[in-house]
Amino acid sequence: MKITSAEFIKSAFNETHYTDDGLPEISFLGRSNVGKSSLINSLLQRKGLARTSNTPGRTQCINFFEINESFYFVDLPGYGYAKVSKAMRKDWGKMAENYLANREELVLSIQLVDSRHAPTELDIQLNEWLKFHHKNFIVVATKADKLSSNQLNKTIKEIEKKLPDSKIISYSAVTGKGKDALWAEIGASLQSF
Ligand SMILES: Nc1nc2c(ncn2[C@@H]2O[C@H](COP(=O)(O)OP(=O)(O)O)[C@@H](O)[C@H]2O)c(=O)[nH]1
Ligand SMILES: [Mg+2]
Repeated sequence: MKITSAEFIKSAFNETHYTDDGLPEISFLGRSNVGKSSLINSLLQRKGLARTSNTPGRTQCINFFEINESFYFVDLPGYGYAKVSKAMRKDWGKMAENYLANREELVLSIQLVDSRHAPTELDIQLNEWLKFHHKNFIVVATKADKLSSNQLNKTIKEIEKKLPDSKIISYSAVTGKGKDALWAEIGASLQSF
């Protein structure tokens, strides 16, 4: 996909703040620090668009980015950050689940997991939730450059076991591995809208 424009539009703290022009949306989901901002920046070839940071768990809102004036990337807050309070974790659930469950413009959800670790309990729960609700989704295993190809094969098998019936793409924001494959999935979902 040729990116002609990519623009941060707004942060939403509840559904009254969502965009309302009816363009299709691709959402990004994963635990804090999994590489979500890096993935978005890498897909869009915009270094600082989605904020990359070493301080996980900060963004507790839904961020909308408009791409090519024709669709949105929707960055959902990272989950599973141990240091946030219980109340905040509940807020995450409410906000993200409400978006995922009800958003008619949503055509594809991208669930990020760290390729270096087995999926967490929260990763598994989210994956089961997406399947139970018949959502169109894909799993992206991030930071693939940190593993040898042997290690990567092994860890992908582990992810397949914990997140069954999921299409998995391994990705590196550093090398660009997986980028064409992921854009192909995004393009196909946008066409179905
Ligand atoms: N080597 C490597 N590091 C990555 C990759 N993606 C993210 N990171 C690093 O992982 C950390 C968290 O990334 P970030 O995008 O902020 O994660 P987020 O909290 O999910 O948005 C940062 O230090 C990134 O530089 C990747 O593909 N390869
Ligand atoms: Mg981030």
